[in-house]
Amino acid sequence: MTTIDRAQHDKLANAIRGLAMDGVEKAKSGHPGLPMGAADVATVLFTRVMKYDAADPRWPDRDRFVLSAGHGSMLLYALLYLTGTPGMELADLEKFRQLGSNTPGHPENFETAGVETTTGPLGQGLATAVGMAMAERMLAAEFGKKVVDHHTYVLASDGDLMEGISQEAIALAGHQKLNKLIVLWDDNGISIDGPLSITDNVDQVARFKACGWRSERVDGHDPEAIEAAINRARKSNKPTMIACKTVIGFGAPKKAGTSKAHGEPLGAEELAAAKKALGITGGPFEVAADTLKAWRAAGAAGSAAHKDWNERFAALSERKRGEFDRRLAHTVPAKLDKAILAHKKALIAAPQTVATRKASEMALEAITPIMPELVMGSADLTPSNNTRTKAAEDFTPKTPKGRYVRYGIREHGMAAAMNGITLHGGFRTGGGTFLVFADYARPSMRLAALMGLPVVYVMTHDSIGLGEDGPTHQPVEQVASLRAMPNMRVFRPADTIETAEAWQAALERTDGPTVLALSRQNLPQLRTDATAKNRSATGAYELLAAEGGKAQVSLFASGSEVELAVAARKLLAEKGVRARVVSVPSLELLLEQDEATQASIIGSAPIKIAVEAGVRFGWDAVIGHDGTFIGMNSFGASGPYKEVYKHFGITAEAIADAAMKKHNA
Ligand SMILES: Cc1ncc(C[n+]2csc(CCOP(=O)(O)OP(=O)(O)O)c2C)c(N)n1
Repeated sequence: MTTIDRAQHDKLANAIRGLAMDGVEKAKSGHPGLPMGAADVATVLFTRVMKYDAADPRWPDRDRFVLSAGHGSMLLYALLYLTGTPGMELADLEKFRQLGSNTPGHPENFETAGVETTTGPLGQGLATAVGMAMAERMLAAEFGKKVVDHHTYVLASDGDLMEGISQEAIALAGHQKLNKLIVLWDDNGISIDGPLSITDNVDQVARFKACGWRSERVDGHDPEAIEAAINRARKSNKPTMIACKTVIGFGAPKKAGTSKAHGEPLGAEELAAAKKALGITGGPFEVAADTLKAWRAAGAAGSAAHKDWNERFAALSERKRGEFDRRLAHTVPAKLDKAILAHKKALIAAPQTVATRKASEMALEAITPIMPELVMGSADLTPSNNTRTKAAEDFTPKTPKGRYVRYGIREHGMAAAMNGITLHGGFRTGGGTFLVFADYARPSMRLAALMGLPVVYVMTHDSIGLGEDGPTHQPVEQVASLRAMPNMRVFRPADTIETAEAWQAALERTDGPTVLALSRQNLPQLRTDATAKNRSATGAYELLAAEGGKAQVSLFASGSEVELAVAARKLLAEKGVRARVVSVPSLELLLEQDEATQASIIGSAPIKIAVEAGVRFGWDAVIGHDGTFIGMNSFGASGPYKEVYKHFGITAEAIADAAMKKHNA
């Protein structure tokens, strides 16, 4: 138990409150209410409970703290400053929410050392933390508790728990019995529109219990009660939710307990009155010397544990240490190139006509034996997504070394957990669903792109080519919309070889996520070459040159439509028209190449036609606004896929006809 008495605790917590009030006031925007209300909970965590060393916020065995309610960012920045995290000075707090500062409106892990994950979209932090706790368990099972043994703490708000993603996240965590995940709910009963009673009356404690959690209620302003509850949680064999009853804007005489404290500066008068009520003296951003000293001592308290850890880590074999470091850096094994090349050569020797989802499974069979860090999974579509290799073992509470996650029908929870697994470190991860349900996962995918996390989405049934399931399941706009997302890379490979190359590119990437859009229907193997070079890595390449002279037509296509372009080229040749085929597995990667490379791939044939069983959006950059696009401009239809393609005019004949029309014009 602690040696911090109540008076001392109050001083520590009030330092957070003071800084949060001042930061928001100076910025003239922000959210003072949550930091003021949750200051006691955060103080208990950072001064009594958590294992961390402020001097090294990247220490692999630190406890994780996730501020899921990212709007309360001043709480986190105040904590980083008070504990003495390098790079967070008073001057940074004074620049809260200013351009170029490391104290942005919502916490951004890529801007600020000590921020574990980017939060702001409510619910994401909580769901990401589930992945962190999964990764902790997996890594501990592999490297041992001597070097991996930490907790994941989440501070969540009402909004976090109201968002739909929270249900997916807590159900998954409860099922997996993630007992080192501890959620502290800032139960203040207030959101933006007013008291929660106008929108919600869920019994959250009961809800968590129903999902397999331990849960209990405490007074969120009673440090002893909070500490005791956390200590009980740490002994549990289930994840725990502690409902901490708090007052939003605690200390502000007029605004406390109201939505007025949620998201705007208190105003000079109310701020002064709050400081007076809390006994905070001194000017703006001033922390009493003895209080700061106590905070700094708390920030340094974990240095002994860190040192002990260093010794335990040093005692591991050199091989294990090297592997641990490699894994944390997300570097792919040196053997990956060779494995992919051998796989491609085997395919050339024995060409395969298979769906690219099957080709992905074949690539995974080649990759997983050399990448023990690869955690695959699916949102209940394993037999459709082909994400599970033969030797894979499920990750369950009893088999923590398992590398296959059964996410259940929880696309959003899966995508967020994948972010958490990646952020935790030690693992690369891929998860599957139908491409059309990318929309169910999108907010987490967007955060992966923003954070630059190299996760892989295996999204199968990538067009009307899925056939009978019809327009609810046929993605039409998803590929274009995912391409539109900054830092998201989309591959839509045409055959087995391109699928292997897309996997290679996705894994070699360490600065952002990749979508693999894969077909349900079988596709012929079009590539006849297999060199070490990854031809898909430039986004596009000439698959077939024009025969007999300069190309009169350039046919650009991705995925399943490359086959159609190849057939159209033949039809055109029969009519004496020379066409080349450019395979475009990744349109946005093509458009990232330098101009000369783009020009050489796009070529100068007077007739440009793009073929993709999706919307035109984005293709004008290749074919021009006067180019011909053969694809979709409506939702799809249910039927056998070949008939559906015919119905929508996406056929080799239609491509050849369109080319002839222009040729003869
Ligand atoms: C997904 C999402 N929807 C909406 C918002 C906008 N927003 C920010 S805070 C908030 C609600 C705040 O209520 P609560 O979670 O109780 O936080 P508190 O009032 O306690 O600070 C909303 C709707 C958001 N950040 N994320």
